[in-house]
Amino acid sequence: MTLAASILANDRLALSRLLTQIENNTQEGRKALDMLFPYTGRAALIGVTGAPGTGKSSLVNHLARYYRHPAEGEQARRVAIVAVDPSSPFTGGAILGDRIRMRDLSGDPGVFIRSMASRGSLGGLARATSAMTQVFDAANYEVILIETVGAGQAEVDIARLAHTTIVVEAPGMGDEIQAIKAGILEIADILVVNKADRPGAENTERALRSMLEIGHPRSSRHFQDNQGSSPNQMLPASHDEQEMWIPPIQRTVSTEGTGVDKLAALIDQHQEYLRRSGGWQQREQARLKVELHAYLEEALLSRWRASISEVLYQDTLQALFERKLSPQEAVERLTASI
Ligand SMILES: Nc1nc2c(ncn2[C@@H]2O[C@H](COP(=O)(O)OP(=O)(O)OP(=O)(O)O)[C@@H](O)[C@H]2O)c(=O)[nH]1
Ligand SMILES: [Mg+2]
Repeated sequence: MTLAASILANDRLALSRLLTQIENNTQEGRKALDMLFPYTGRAALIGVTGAPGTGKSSLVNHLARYYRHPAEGEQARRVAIVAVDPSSPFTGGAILGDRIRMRDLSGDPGVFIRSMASRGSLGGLARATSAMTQVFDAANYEVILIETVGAGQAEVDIARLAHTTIVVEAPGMGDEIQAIKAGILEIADILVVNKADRPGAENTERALRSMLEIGHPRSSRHFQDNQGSSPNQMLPASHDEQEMWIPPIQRTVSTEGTGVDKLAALIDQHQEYLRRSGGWQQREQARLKVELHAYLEEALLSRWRASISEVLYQDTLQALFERKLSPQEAVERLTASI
């Protein structure tokens, strides 16, 4: 049986093996991915991001547990967790910590947890993360939770992967200001104020809310109109995704799991909203297009590099350094033979 076929047959060992192949970007891994691709496009991808230590892993852990043991009348869902650590390899300790915290989920065949340390470029990380989610998707994991630390380009890239992006804040970390600076709020579909058991949670929530009102000027009306009503009703039936979904704010205590059921409900509402509005398909298509272009760039660049003489390349580079050619002119010269 091929690796891909084993994965479709729900073989966990094959799944681990393929994830390693993908991390190492091997030929065998790429081949298996190609074979699995037709089976993708079903999973709900949920990104969980935020500053270090805000409680993302604890929250992901509880969310996973919730999906496995949901409220009465709801079906359990298979869950995969990808913990991405784009920072230096020295933070390996944090990942180890995550493993320990998530131990109570292990042993459940409906849960698969994978930590991925940074390797090579950010682009490589985004590629590997995307590939891993495709494998989980094909392997019939219905919910894929992707945890990323920080507020950099990697988070934005990974948010682009997810259908729903949750930004986690915690009181007293001064994150609020940082969050705007990094533009992380712009990627949030749902905001979580975790560690709501700590003093200052109210302040954090208030700061986020006023930021949302700046970012979504139309939102203040919605906030007033919808006190107490279900978030579903606050979404008018328009087509423009940007106009409709105002990121809700949910408080949680992820050490205890408080608020996690409400968060899960908000995630479902966001995903229903995406499907209703066509946003789901839009996001899927945007993601596939970005991915296509990334591969295209890589392929064309290496093909071009192989086709051009090193002498011409070095010569042109020198001319650029000496400002005899502008970067654009250099490109013209280097691509003239294409
Ligand atoms: N008081 C309190 N502590 C919490 C809560 N959630 C998480 N913590 C604690 O905060 C610390 C960090 O939690 P993690 O879940 O590892 O946070 P993280 O955001 O995944 O951390 P990194 O992955 O290292 O960025 C741990 O000691 C948790 O026990 C909470 O709701 N209340
Ligand atoms: Mg973590």
